[in-house]
Amino acid sequence: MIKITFLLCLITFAFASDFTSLKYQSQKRSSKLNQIWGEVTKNTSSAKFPSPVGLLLESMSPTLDHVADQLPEGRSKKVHSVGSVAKAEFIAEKNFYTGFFQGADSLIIRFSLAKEPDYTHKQSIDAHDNFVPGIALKFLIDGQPSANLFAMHGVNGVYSYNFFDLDFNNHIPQPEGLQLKVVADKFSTGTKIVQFLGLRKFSEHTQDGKPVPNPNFPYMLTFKPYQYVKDFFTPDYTEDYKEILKKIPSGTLLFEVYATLSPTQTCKQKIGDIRTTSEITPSYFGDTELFFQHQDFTHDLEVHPEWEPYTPYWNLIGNKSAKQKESKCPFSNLFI
Ligand SMILES: *[C@@H]1O[C@H](CO)[C@@H](O)[C@H](O)[C@H]1NC(C)=O
Ligand SMILES: CC(=O)N[C@H]1CO[C@H](CO)[C@@H](O)[C@@H]1O
Repeated sequence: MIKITFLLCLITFAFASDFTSLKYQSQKRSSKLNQIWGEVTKNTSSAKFPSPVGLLLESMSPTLDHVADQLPEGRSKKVHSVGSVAKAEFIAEKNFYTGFFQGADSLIIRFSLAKEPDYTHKQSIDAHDNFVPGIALKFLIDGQPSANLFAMHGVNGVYSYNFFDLDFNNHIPQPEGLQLKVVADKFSTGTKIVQFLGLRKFSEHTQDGKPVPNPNFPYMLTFKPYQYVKDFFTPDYTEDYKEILKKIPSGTLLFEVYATLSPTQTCKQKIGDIRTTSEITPSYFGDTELFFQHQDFTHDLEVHPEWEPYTPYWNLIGNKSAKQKESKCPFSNLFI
């Protein structure tokens, strides 16, 4: 009897900070958020950038198939390896999408660069193909695995060291530059759609875990940084972006969120705002353990096969050219 109790204790202990198990997934979002945040803030120093060569040596499929908030055992982040993490909420405005899109109070956002930046050249122009910002967002759901997304401007970044210079989209243009093409090539061994990330999973449950009978999700999301958030930065390099992010207080409205309905109705409708509910901190756990699953756009195409002709497929010599999106806007209060 004592032995069994001991064994049970051991098992419970083994699951105590495991962000993969069913026991973890079945908890309330607030509890999962607190556990993740506890790990995030345990060690607020950053990990080191790994050698990008490592990416080529490992299988891509766990990035797509691993359903958890923690990296699979023995894996590390080969791109977006170093970053800062915050808790946040999505404050919805009136819209007809479901699940997350109607509001979410338990989000984790991570701010990172796709690759190690070279800060020896400090002028804004030197940021191109060097300083490549991206965000990842995790939507925690009661009793269900989280939904995750990544958004960037383009994988080659911008002509500015301002992390918030340009909008972030979960669809990205074709990567340029050999190094990033190699990443896309590698990625394409997991999915042929490397430029788009799916949103379907965001629509299927409300944050309190209720399944949505008729899920409705947009084609694309755009995160538009507020001007006063941009103003924390300058176009030229002054200090590492993670130091600047530390100055943004908890409770700051960071982004306006816009939805694009479809590839043939590409005007953007504002559907809400993202506001931080904590400081934005570097994190060793964030760099080494926190996992954001890539949601395969193929699942979105199952619901919307009419989007397929507009979808770029990556292959080793480039991309299969996709149909150009059409920029029709039915209402003048929306922008393209
Ligand atoms: C925090 O992480 C760094 C690695 O970035 C490591 O060198 C340091 O020992 C860690 N500190 C603690 C208290 O674990
Ligand atoms: C290398 C390559 O084939 N690039 C093409 C990818 O698709 C776009 C249009 O979707 C073309 O403009 C590129 O030339």
